[in-house]
Amino acid sequence: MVSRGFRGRRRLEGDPARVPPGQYVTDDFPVLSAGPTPRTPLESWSFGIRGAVDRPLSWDWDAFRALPAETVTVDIHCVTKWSKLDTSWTGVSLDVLLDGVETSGDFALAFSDGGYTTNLPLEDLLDGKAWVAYEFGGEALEPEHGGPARLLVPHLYFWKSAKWVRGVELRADDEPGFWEGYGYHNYGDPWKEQRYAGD
Ligand SMILES: Nc1nc2c(c(=O)[nH]1)N[C@H]1C(S)=C(S)[C@@H](COP(=O)(O)O)O[C@H]1N2
Ligand SMILES: [Mo]
Repeated sequence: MVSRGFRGRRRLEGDPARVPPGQYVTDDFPVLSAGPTPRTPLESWSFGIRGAVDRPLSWDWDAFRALPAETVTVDIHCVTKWSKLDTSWTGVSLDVLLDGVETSGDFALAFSDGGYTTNLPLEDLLDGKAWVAYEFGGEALEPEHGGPARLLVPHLYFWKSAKWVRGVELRADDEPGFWEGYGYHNYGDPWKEQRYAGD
């Protein structure tokens, strides 16, 4: 017999289809920042595509906010082992931002206010896998969580989701970002538990 309470109390912690190995589920939204929270006024904010491109692109805040946006519900996984399920974000797909860009590079380096960087293959930003998000749960993204806008790459560990992101540099060579340079895995697939270099 299945007791009445059983179906209502979902044991997501134990659902291997939702939770990558070594992770636990939390309802909290921890703040993990390697430095102080930058406060860039929207008047001086821009998002740019630069590097190995036919021509650099840049949007100021108003132009960025006029781009087509989407709202997505995704699970996020931090390398410190918390996962948060069904998080809702609104932002601009990298497919929109990179539409029509011609590049000779296969790699991307996201850069942020405050100097944070993170690297990933260009293809991991494409085909509906990455966004520059400016709302969380229907509200403006809080500065501590990366507002006004952050990268969102939910299929990789959350350190790849650069807070306060200001642009993406496309490159022929793969330049390690901030945490990747301190021994974290270069790619960071949570389903393969790629936490540290060598995993
Ligand atoms: N600019 C910047 N982005 C960052 C970080 C950071 O220190 N600086 N920390 C990363 C790490 S390790 C994680 S787990 C998430 C944390 O996001 P949160 O503070 O919104 O939970 O942001 C990532 N993006
Ligand atoms: Mo993290």
